[in-house]
Amino acid sequence: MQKRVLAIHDLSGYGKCSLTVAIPIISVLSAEVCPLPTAILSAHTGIEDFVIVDLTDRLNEFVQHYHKLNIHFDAIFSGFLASSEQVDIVQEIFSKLGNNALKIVDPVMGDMGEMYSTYTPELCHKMKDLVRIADVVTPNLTELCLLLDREYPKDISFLSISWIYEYMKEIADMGPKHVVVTGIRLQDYVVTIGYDKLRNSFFEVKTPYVDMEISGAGDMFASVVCGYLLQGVSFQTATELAANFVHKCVAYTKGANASNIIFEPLLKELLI
Ligand code: PXL
Repeated sequence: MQKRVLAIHDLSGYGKCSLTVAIPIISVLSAEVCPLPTAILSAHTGIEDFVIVDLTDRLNEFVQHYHKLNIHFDAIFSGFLASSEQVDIVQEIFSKLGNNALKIVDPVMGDMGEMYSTYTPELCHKMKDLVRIADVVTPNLTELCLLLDREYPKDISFLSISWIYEYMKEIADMGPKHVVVTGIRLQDYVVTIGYDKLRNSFFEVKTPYVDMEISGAGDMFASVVCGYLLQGVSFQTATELAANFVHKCVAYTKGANASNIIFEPLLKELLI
């Protein structure tokens, strides 16, 4: 039976992130994607003068329809949310449509120590409620700090990273079985750290650092993890494959001197 994922993210027309990344990646990994857009944007929020249509007021009707159709989802994968009310809606979705579904929460809130422009402190605060009921969470370092109300460290290059391990355990104590923190830059490489709560074990994946700021890499990472987990791949292997794939895409994008992340020519490399 083909696996089915309910993907709850925004649809940004330009800039490659969220659904425009999740749909092709999860599809290549053989699962059916049912997109539930949280908002429609002309371009992602990092691009000046973006236009946003917030779909908060309509989402409940979509959810009622899926509920009525009695659709089974093998995974529910949430990302960018447009309002704090959407946290309540995703919680409702988990309880109404998520029977036996793997719940993956990418707590999209910010990057490089800054909150995204549409995110409010209230929305960030409420994101903790979603994290509590997720199976897998994939924050970057900024989001890890926001979720725990800790200050984002200015430069971690030369510090020990043991505090990140502690923070990850705190997140796991809130609920999730698997926590993975992405994009930890240490000198000339980037580390992704995974934590498996049941085994109480950590692992690290290191990839070379590519000097470029690019949107959508975190969305790509979480989408690859989602697709592989649905194939029955272990959490550690899914994380390793995702980190390596993202690295390849960022390196390719830099080589092509492009401003939006390029992953399309590399999608076939996901087929293992
Ligand atoms: O990549 C995270 C993301 C998702 N969706 C929207 C964004 C961003 C980051 O900027 O703006 C709309």
